[in-house]
Formats: sequence, structure tokens, C-alpha cells
Amino acid sequence: MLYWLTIINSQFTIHSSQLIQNSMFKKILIANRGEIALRVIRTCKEMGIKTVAVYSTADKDSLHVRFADEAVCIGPPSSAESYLSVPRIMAAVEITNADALHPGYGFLAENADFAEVCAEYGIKFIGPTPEQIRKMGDKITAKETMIKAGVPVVPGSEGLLKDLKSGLKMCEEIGYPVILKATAGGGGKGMRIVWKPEEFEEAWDKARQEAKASFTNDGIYIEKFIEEPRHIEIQVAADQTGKACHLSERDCSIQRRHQKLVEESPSPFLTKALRKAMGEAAILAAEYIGYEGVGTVEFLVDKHKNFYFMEMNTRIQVEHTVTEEVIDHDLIKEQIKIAAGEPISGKNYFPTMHAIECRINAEDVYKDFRPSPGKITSFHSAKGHGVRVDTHVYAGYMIPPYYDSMIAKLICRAQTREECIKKMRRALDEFIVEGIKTTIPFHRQLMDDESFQKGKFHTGFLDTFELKPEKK
Ligand code: MV4
Repeated sequence: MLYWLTIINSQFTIHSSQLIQNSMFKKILIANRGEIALRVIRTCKEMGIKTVAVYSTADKDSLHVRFADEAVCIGPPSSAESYLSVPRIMAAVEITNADALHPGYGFLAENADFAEVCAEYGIKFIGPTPEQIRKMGDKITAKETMIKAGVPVVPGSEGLLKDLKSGLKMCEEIGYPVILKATAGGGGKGMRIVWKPEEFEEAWDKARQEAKASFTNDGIYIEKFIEEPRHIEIQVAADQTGKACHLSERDCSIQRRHQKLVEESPSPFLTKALRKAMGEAAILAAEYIGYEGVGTVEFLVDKHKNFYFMEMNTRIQVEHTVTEEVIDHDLIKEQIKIAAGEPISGKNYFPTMHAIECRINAEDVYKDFRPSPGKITSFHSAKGHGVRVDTHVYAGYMIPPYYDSMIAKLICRAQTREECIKKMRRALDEFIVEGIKTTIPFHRQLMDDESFQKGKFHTGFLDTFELKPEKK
């Protein structure tokens, strides 16, 4: 209730957006949990900024609660009544007097309405504007905008498909195979591949039903289906003057059912020329919409090394750490400085080292990666030169069953990809987590895989990857 009162009153007060932001924040509320909340707290401490954690009752023993200067319990375990509840988060802002809010990733990070509420309330949302979030959240609008900007996109329908008949006609023009995508989608939901005309009607019905159920928006568009693509994304940073730079790429092709498991930089697939061209396209994308903040431009790269814009993520991502390691910069600090109105250097960064990140999830890889929550009875993190572990857990910690299963990120850095894989293999061997199942056995086998070692993989790689029984 608190926040409605303040919005009504805000017409009599000066909005922070009307002021020129020229001073650093004093207190940041982190509207998230887990490793990313802790990650943001660490940078705030180094910058001399006070922190406020919010948490659900299920997270009372998490390290993000312990290490924040203040912590506010915002509700029961269910995300809808805690980390996704705008009134509860705004009430925490109200009682702690925070002057900025970091949304992390997931939850409300790409919710334009939430960013708007923050603006109305006079608290700086550390991220892009509501308009920018909205523009990139609707995939057709994003694609149309990128065409105007001159960024290459996958050939396909212009705008929404009106009906079955025009859809079929469109497919003939593009040529099979095609892929149907939901305009409100992203991350693979509501997607259907169509190999021949006879399959189109059923795919069209299914895609619409799925889109309607998941997003309450059944808008569908068509693209040429790119076979065996790489998922390569470019990290960008742009300041409030509209200047953007790129921080090189991450190869995120090692995914399972649209869940990334391993990310690396640089991509073993990119040439110097392609890296430069994709970096420039990403800058074009960001500058065209006057983007503010750090963001990621996702591309599909086909086997002929053509690249196509896929989506733009308007948040900090899980895998930002890979980029931090190869360019030796704190991306959270960059986000906070941009939000406070500081200009970026304008320099583009190219990796001089190699980094790989393995996501350690509480999952049983031998049971179809099903979640394995519970109490961690013993926890020994990998350590040593070139090894980084970002985690909110510890021995004795109880992994709640309500949220994402990622419990740690293991990132290794070395001079070359080959050395980096060897270091990762060593680090995985000394990483001990007992009491629950984790993805560590999967990562060990991946690091031993010859195709992976040769850099020969695409987004379908894990569909045929065979997990061997675990050696004891
Ligand atoms: C595609 C594609 C092939 N061709 N679009 C999957 C998630 C969503 N962001 C877009 N996705 C894809 N779009 C065209 N025109 C293949 C995928 C895709 C994929 C992309 C990135 C990483 C993993 C993937 C796994 C399956 C399909």
C-alpha cells in the first residue's frame, strides 16, 4: 500500500528523472536473490555504496542477506509474493530510503512496468529505460527496429502473421525449413520448426496456443530456420549520452533445452574480422535505440559464418562474469556508473585471455537434469590461480526448491583455450559438493570431450552428447 500513496504524492515532488544525475548513489536496493544479489553487494561495498537486500522467508540464511548492510523480509517463499511483487519491493524501498535499485537477472529485471514504477517513485532503476525494455521485449518490434538500424536479421515475415493462408505463402517465399516464433517469447518458448508445408497448420495452431498460454499474446512470426547455428552474443555498454561500446563476445552454444550450461570467451568459431563486424553491429543496435546501460545483443551464426540478430537482453546476464575475466573489468560497477550519469570510455574491448564458465546447478544429470534441492552437507569450492567461484551457498546451506537451481558459477581463466579447459578440468575435480546432486559430473565429461576440445559444437551439441556412468 505504501507505494500507491507515494505515487499519488509524487506529483507534488520533484522526480529524480527531472534532475541531472551527477552524483553517485548512496544506497542501492537489490531486488533479487542468490549469487547475483551477492555479486552486486560486493561491488557496492567496493564503491562505498550502502546496500539493502530483500529476501523471502526461504532465503533467510542466504549470504546475500548476511552481507548486505540492511535486509528486509518481503514475503513467503513463492516468487509471486516476494521477488516478483512490485508493491512489496517498493515498500522495502520506502522504509530503507534507497536511492537506486538493481534488478539483477530474471524476476523483474526486464519488466518495463516495474522500471516505470521506479521512475514514478523517484528511485533510479539501474538498467535501460522502460521504453527500451519494451521495444526489445516484443520480438517483432525488436526485429523491425534492427532492420531500420541496418543490423542483419534472419530472413522472414515482416511483422505478425495474419492467418494460416498468408503464413503458408510466406513459407513458400522463404523456403523450408522455417521456424515459428512468438513475438512475446524468447528463450525458446512457443517455438516450432516446420520442415514441409504439410506440417505447417499443426505447428501454427500449437505455436499460437503455447504463446497464448505462456504470454497471453498469441502473436506469431516466421523465420528461415538456421540449421546447426552457434549462439554468440556481444556484450555492450552504453551511457546516457547515447554512446555505446562493445566488450566482445561470449559463445553460449552449449545449452540444454534453452538452459545455458557453459559459456566462454572468445568464441573458438570467430575470426578477428567476424568479431569486429559483430561488435560493430551490436554497437549499431544499441546506439540506434539510444540504449542506456549494459546489455547483450544475441546473434545466431550459421556454418558459413553469416550472423543474424536474434534478441537483445536488456539486463546483466548470468554469464557476464566470463566477459569480466577476459577484459578485466567489473561490469556491475560499469552499470552503476552509467546509471549515475557517468560517461563510458568509448573504447571497444577485445579479449586477450580465455575464460570458460560452468554453471553448477543443483540437478541430477543422470535423472534428466531434474532439480535436486536439499541441504548441502559439505562444500569445498575449487581454488587456485585463474579460478573464480561466484556463489551464495556454503556447507550447511539448505537449497530451497522454489527458485532457479543454479548454486554456483565456476569460471576459469588462462592464456589459451587449451590451458583454460585443463584448468577447468582440474578445478572441477577439486570442487566438492555433498548432500545434493550437481552438474559437476556433466562438466567433467564435457571438458574431456574431443569435439568440445576442438571447438566443434553448435546449439544442438548436447542433443547427442552421451553422458557416461560416473566413475567412483
Ligand atoms: C532460431 C534457430 C534457428 N533459426 N531461429 C532458441 C531460443 C530463441 N532465443 C531463439 N532460438 C533459436 N532461434 C532461427 N531462425 C534456433 C534457435 C535455437 C537455439 C538458439 C540459441 C541457442 C540454443 C538454441 C537451441 C535450439 C534452437
